[in-house]
Amino acid sequence: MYDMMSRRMLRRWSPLIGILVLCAFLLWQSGSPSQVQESRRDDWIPVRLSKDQEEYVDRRGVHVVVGHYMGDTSSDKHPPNLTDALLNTNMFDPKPGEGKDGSPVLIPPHLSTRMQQLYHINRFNLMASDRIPLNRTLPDVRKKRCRTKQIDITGLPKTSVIIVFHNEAWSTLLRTVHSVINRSPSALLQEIILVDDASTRKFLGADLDNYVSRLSVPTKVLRTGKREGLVRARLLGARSAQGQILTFLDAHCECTVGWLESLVVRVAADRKRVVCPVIDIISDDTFAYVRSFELHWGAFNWELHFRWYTLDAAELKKRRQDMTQPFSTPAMAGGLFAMDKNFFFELGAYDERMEVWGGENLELSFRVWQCGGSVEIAPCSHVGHLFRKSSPYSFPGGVSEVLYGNLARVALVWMDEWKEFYFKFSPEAQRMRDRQAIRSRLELRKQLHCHSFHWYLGNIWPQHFFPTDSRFFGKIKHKIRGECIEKPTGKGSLNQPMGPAVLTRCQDPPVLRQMFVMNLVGFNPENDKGAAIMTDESVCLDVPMKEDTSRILRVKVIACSGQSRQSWSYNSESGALKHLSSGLCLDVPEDAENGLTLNACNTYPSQQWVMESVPWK
Ligand code: LR7
Ligand code: MN
Repeated sequence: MYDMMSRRMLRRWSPLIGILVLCAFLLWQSGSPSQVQESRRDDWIPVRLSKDQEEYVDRRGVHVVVGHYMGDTSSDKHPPNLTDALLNTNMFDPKPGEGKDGSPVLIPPHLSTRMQQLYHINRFNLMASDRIPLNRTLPDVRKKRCRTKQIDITGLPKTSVIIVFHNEAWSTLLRTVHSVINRSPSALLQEIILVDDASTRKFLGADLDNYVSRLSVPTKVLRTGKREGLVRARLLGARSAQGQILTFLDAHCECTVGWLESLVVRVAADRKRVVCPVIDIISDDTFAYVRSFELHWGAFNWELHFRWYTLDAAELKKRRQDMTQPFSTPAMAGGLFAMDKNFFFELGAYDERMEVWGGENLELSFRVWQCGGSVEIAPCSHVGHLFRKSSPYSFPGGVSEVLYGNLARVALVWMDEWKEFYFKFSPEAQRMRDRQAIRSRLELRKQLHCHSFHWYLGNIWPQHFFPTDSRFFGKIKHKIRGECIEKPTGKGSLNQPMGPAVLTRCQDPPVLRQMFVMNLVGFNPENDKGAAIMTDESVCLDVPMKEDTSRILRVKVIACSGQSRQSWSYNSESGALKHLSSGLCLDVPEDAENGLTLNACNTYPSQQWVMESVPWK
């Protein structure tokens, strides 16, 4: 964290370096927007380092700290002195034109020490945020077709916008509110409901009440009284909402022109649709507004962490007819969506036993899909969200207990036999499993006559990479060496693993990074189509072909694409794993550490593999 901060500071010593770094940052972000989420909490492995704080080292080695100096700040020496007086001061100090049109804020070098200190309060550049006016302008980031397509809003129902927060900064919270007011047709806005989830900052009390009482759109502040977590805070807001549609936003968003119309029109046409905007990026460092790729949809990995994936070539081609059409998504990110209010409550609202943060996005996604609704992304609706690298607030009850407790509930209620798969490989969740009271949620599922998780995977997410009864699931072991193929730790775009397929010592008990999935049709060497060999995060064994075939063909792990060069067949008698488009066989070269290769098929032991099943339920 400190390292990162000092690098951040360095940029500002020279404005030129700053601008260069910024350009690189923007390029990087626009090329691969979701990389920003790379170090988000959903990747963390919890490690409790001391009794009053919890730190995480994520899979990529990024060090993140949660709930760090809430409470007794004086005993906390690590971050710069954040006194109560400082935490409770509203430092909002707008400079006209700062952050205009979504441009980045560059802090003058002489303020960088202070900026660094303030960064710790909310885990974003508070000083930058506090310099940007609440009504800053943003570019219209929509596709041209979206801009010209007029949505007739006459007769459309009104929506209540619900924003829950815990110790949010004044400037980010109110910029969210003003962006809603400034860029939504007032005919569609019933009200704005702010739900204060037991914030301790002084300025979020009476000052906030007074401020919102003067806004042009009816805005109220509800207070939970004690810390409830985002689920119960949203429920409080939803229960008091007057609008026919509920629209949820995080407390650090900025809406762009046209965002609301595109959501409301879809919900109005079908009350069982849950509609999400495209989530753009507000930089935690500069507050630049960065447009993100429109055609990402959401799902999750084997550990139930939310993930973005891309529409495949066939789907893209279909969409070329009309890029403005919403597309369905197996899961939503969770914070930003519109939904019919009655449908929300008919469907069981939220699981009230979910605490603080996490899991509710998958729970709602599964429930909506499995119980007769749909979840989609409207590409003409763009809302910016401030992505942070770590969480600024405490997790009462313990981070691990909260997160894995919530995820255990999701699995227990909605995932049928796949819950066993989840618990088998997630000891943290397994530990929370028996503590969950879920009877009323299971009853709800029964009452609503919801589909099975098998149905969900097959129909809503046919590209999924989970094990099924018609799939092999287990290790791919080299017969002679006794080693197993392992997923690389390197990352490609969208944060998916990418790199050469290598052999490592087989782990027992089995570990997810050595587990592969393959449709059993691939076990029939006569089948001329074969099957993909997939693993977690939607990556597959692939062989990028070279023009010059005299060169060595390395086997790589790359995002599954459905292309024929990812098709393999396995012959259980000979042990050969044949790559269908080349007709070559999987082999171990002398320099095996650089990855497996393809070679002309032969009967040598180096081409003999054992597909060793591992029970998953
Ligand atoms: O105890 C709490 N009480 C709260 O009121 C904890 C949080 N909150 C508030 C908080 O102030 C914020 O306004 O709840 C909101 C969401 O919390 P964040 O901003 O810390 O969450 P996030 O943006 O890191 O996480 C995403 O996943 C969460 C899982 O529980 C929620 O669904 C968030 O709404 C969700 N955010 C988004 O979907 C924005 C896009 C992110 C992506 C991808
Ligand atoms: Mn958020």
